[in-house]
Amino acid sequence: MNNWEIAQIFNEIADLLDILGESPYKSRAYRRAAHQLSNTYLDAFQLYQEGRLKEIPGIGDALAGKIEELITTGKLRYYDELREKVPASLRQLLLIPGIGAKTAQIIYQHLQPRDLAELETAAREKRLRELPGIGIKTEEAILRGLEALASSKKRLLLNHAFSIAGEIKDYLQSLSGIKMASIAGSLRRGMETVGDLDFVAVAHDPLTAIEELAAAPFLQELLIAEDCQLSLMTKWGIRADIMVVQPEHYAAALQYMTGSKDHNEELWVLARRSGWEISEKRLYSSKKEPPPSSEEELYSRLGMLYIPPELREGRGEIQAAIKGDLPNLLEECDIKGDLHVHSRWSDGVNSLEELAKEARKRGYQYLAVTDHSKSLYVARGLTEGRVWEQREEIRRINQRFSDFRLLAGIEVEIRPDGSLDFNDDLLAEMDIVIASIHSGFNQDEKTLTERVVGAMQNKHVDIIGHPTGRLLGRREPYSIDIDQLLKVAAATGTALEINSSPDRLDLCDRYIRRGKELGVCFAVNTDAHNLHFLDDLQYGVLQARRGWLERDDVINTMSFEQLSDWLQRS
Ligand code: DGT
Ligand code: CA
Ligand code: CA
Ligand code: ZN
Repeated sequence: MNNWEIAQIFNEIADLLDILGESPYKSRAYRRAAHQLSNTYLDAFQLYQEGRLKEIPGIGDALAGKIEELITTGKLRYYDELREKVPASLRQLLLIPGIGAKTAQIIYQHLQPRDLAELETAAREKRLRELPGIGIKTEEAILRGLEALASSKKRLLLNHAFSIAGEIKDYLQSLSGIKMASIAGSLRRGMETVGDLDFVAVAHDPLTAIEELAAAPFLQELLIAEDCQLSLMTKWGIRADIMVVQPEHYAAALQYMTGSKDHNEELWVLARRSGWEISEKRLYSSKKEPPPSSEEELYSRLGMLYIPPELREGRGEIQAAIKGDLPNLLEECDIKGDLHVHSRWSDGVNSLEELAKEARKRGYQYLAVTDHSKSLYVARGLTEGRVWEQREEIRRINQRFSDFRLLAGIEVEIRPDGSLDFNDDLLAEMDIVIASIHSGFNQDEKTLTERVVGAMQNKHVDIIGHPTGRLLGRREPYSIDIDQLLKVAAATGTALEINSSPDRLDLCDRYIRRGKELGVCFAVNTDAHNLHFLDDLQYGVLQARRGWLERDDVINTMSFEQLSDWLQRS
């Protein structure tokens, strides 16, 4: 049970308490605890083991007891009791984003919809607006909420997917019948979100292993169990497909399950031409040879270089592999420092000193502190005066290191009218300038594009932060002319950010690839507001690889000296 799962249960408890008309203080306490749990880097399980659960703000004796019960038994009696008191179809209504307990209750009383589909029909037929206390606005909000629910249910963010998949993989490997297990599917390819989780497990006796698997603690429902294929719904609400094979078929099965579908189909055409047979189980074999013992061998037998999973999208990688000119992809260890991090000076949680120490511990040569600028009030953006004060502290910290440098940066607002939050004199004094949009998302394409283009034409601006502003599953990219953005970035030598935060991953892989063709340079940054999120870099590197980037396409692979020269380019 991880923080995220506990938080989900606490949020649901809060909703149930509201439905049952219990004191609002009670539900508020659960919501606050859920918020803390999903936003802290402290791991509830570890805290529990160390007897320190109450160090999480908002967690007192009672809630600590509930967390303990969840962690130790996987269940919570209190939660089950509440659920029994509220009908299932009413509980479903609470899943819709933007629907509170009160609205849910009104709908339930008057319509008693059996499921969400029935509710959607009622909303489309404009019957909800007739109910007391529900107007046209709420009806529209419900339709939007249903849509958001459908799309958020569909795909999981990478950080959650990796954490759940890791747990499933560990479990598979703990079974006596299974020798080893690997993650496959879109997760192995590092796609920005995943629809379900795929695994290949090796067993000498696949059928027995599948029987053993039927007792998995995370199994909610067995969907398919035939031959060597197992498909199950997990308690996390995401499906897991597990292919169990004998050792000699492992490489071919892994290749098949990794996909993508487009990549596989292209490959099969080639395979058939060179005399390979592909059985129903999609295993490569020929009459003369045994199955390939590794993916490397599989690709090599088909006459091409090994193709890294991130490239397997049917976007020209097979032709490139045959010609022998696949890119030499960027690796996490190529990154020499992070160029977008927030400190306590604006809306981050760490001091400059903590950030510097952590970055140095990771082996970085530099770290750019880029707090928000003044007009972003919600994030406590810095005024000019505070910028100078912060610089002074950065200077003092830097005196202590000979092998590491904090860069004095700023994430300056591109205001709705296209101007920047600070004048050129101040920007000229900064070591590094990121320009970003955090407001006026609803402007038309021309205005938005001009705002960003204008910022890139300012010679002090080094990087455009999260260039399309999307939040995966929550907010569409703002309307911006991507091709123009990429062309101006190339012409002005402005780097575009690959923001590694798993809910952004902005730019996305397709735009990265197009940018590389146009000669754009990139910065893979975390935008961490907490030093633990410097780990998010791994997701940004995956997207960079999916965009075919090599080390030289990325500015923060440079040494400190090279980067300093780059920053002083005119
Ligand atoms: P997802 O789950 O939507 O994030 O994306 P994938 O790529 O993980 O897709 P999934 O889980 O449906 O299938 C896993 C892999 O299995 C897929 O990448 C390639 C292979 N595969 C599945 N169905 C087919 C198919 O109909 N044809 C071919 N060629 N390969 C398939
Ligand atoms: Ca999948
Ligand atoms: Ca699947
Ligand atoms: Zn930022």
